[in-house]
Amino acid sequence: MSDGMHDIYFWTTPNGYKVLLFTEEAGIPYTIKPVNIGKGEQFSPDFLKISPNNRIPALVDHAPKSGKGPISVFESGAILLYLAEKFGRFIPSDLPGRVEVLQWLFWQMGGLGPMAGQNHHFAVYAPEKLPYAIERYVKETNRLYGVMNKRLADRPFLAGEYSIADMACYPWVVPYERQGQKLTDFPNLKRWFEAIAARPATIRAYEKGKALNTVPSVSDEQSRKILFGQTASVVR
Ligand SMILES: N[C@@H](CCC(=O)N[C@@H](CS)C(=O)NCC(=O)O)C(=O)O
Repeated sequence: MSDGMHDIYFWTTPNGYKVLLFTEEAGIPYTIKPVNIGKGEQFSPDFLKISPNNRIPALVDHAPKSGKGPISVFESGAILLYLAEKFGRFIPSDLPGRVEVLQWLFWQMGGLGPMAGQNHHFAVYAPEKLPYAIERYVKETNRLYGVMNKRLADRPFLAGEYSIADMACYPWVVPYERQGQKLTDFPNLKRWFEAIAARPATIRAYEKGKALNTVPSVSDEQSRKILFGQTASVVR
């Protein structure tokens, strides 16, 4: 759907897909604003005003509940929480239920995402293959998969019902092979992964991404230079 109410600054990466999982699942109107991070579009002054960390995703809500707007939000966890609260979906309204979701949402933001990201970096992108670094992040990813697998032993989703915590984690499990992991080692996680992959909203979200771009963000020397080795100069 596209009516200019919610602009989603997006690229086809795990952090980008988190937001499309929500918008597709909730059926809310949104417009994708592509930000090709392999080409350096994340450094444009207009984008930095919305996302000072020069990262996708970001959201601009032209119709906030307050009636005053627009509101812009960066960081995928903040965006998921903002949308969940605005629409009253995918997070319970009672405090114990909310805390269940929030702890797994923050676990993804501080653990699974950054660690799997370092795993990709050292195992796939680094020009030098450093065994110590690769082993550290492959093992840490393995531990984090184990944490999810144990949590999912007695509930269908991380916080019980399907929630923004699952939307945050799922796109980071999609590249499990590249992270040196086997889902067959984690039967509960595998069941969770397959259940989310089969949701019509998930299928639509990934189809929309593929329609926009199928080239990996790190695809050539130019994109490597843009994405790796950034210093404070990129946000000046
Ligand atoms: N903690 C951020 C991470 C966002 C992030 O790392 N985005 C990457 C794509 S997955 C990006 O925009 N990279 C652009 C760059 O490195 O310049 C979030 O959860 O939103």
